[in-house]
Amino acid sequence: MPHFKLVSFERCPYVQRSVTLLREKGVPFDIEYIDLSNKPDWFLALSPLGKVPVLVVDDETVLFESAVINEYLDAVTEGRMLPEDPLERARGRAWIELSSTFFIDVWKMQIAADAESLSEAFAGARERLTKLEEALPEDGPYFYGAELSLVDAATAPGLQRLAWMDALDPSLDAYEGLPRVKRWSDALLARESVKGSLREGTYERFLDWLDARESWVSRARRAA
Ligand SMILES: N[C@@H](CCC(=O)N[C@@H](CS)C(=O)NCC(=O)O)C(=O)O
Repeated sequence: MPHFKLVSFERCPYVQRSVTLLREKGVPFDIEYIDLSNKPDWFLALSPLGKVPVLVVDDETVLFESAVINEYLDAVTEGRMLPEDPLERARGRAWIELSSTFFIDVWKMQIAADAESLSEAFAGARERLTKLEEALPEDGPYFYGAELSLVDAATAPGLQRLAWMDALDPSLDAYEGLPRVKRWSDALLARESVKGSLREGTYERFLDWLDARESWVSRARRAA
């Protein structure tokens, strides 16, 4: 088994995709956290886009882009988390791409400075969730049914942040009319691999960060 090292930023949902996968498969790895507001030179030299995650394989080869990293990790570790059938695989990849757009929606919800921006960002998230509701199987709870897949690992961090936002502002009622998405989210957020994909204290520091940004959801929470 090669040696894996992830370069991360503690609140980054894209890195969580890979941490979830590695934890799910019980594969050892190292992780180094950096400050994205003060990127170290060694990181800028490694990362072609200046973004995390970066996966360093055997101290030698650098991979970037979380979906690509996860496909590689899945291929070189035991068990397959995408179906063999090319059409089903491609369908999974397409929904992983959609989940990246969903991450941006939820990010915009977090940084919204007023009620209008929050509601605009939330409308985008709901659009994505409505499409996911239609794509999820009847028997669930995961994207392909009973087994966890790369689509699930890729979407979980976005669903986790949506759950945070929904708890901070219950008036959002984020899952209204979306029973499959709710079941999916509950199943994912209960998994050890997903729970352990953030280091301890990240949620508390996330709340501090929202406060410092004076985001709308944070102001609403303090006013309540
Ligand atoms: N498409 C990339 C997105 C990664 C990404 O946007 N990472 C953010 C942190 S969550 C980042 O490194 N941003 C640094 C910057 O934009 O300067 C992936 O899937 O890996």
